[in-house]
Amino acid sequence: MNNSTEKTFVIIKPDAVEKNLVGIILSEYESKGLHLLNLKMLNATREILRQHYAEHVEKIFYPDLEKFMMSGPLVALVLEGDHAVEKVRDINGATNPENANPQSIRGRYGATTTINCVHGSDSITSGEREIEIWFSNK
Ligand code: IDP
Ligand code: MG
Repeated sequence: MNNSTEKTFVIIKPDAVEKNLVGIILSEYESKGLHLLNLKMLNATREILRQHYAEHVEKIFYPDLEKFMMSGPLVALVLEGDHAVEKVRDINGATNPENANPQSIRGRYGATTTINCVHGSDSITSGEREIEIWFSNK
């Protein structure tokens, strides 16, 4: 552990699970030096998604996002590593796959701005909040 070791929270979204991309996506993070600390597959509930996406609940796209995130099982993970938050966001690519680096996960496999394979926390604080939501076993 050094000063830039961080934890971040990732979701492999239902579209990626459906397309058999879980292994490829995990390899992408692990091969770039991120270490897997926790992982589970689950079907998201309305309640957990409203907590996770609190900043987006009132947005016009939220109903479609919720429907998509409940369309099948997803995989939630905690990763740790040097600058993990930024590293994961780089590996994931821009929200809209059309704008994403073609080498990124969203650039390679994302379908639309909603159906975009992965989530990664946008800060260390968001990561802590999200890990608490998804892994606290309340
Ligand atoms: P991020 O996942 O790249 O951090 P956010 O803006 O936090 O992007 O949005 C969360 C998720 O909500 C996105 O990954 C995507 O699935 C969905 N989303 C965001 N913006 C839009 C939009 O303008 N239209 C449709 N879906 C969106
Ligand atoms: Mg976000």
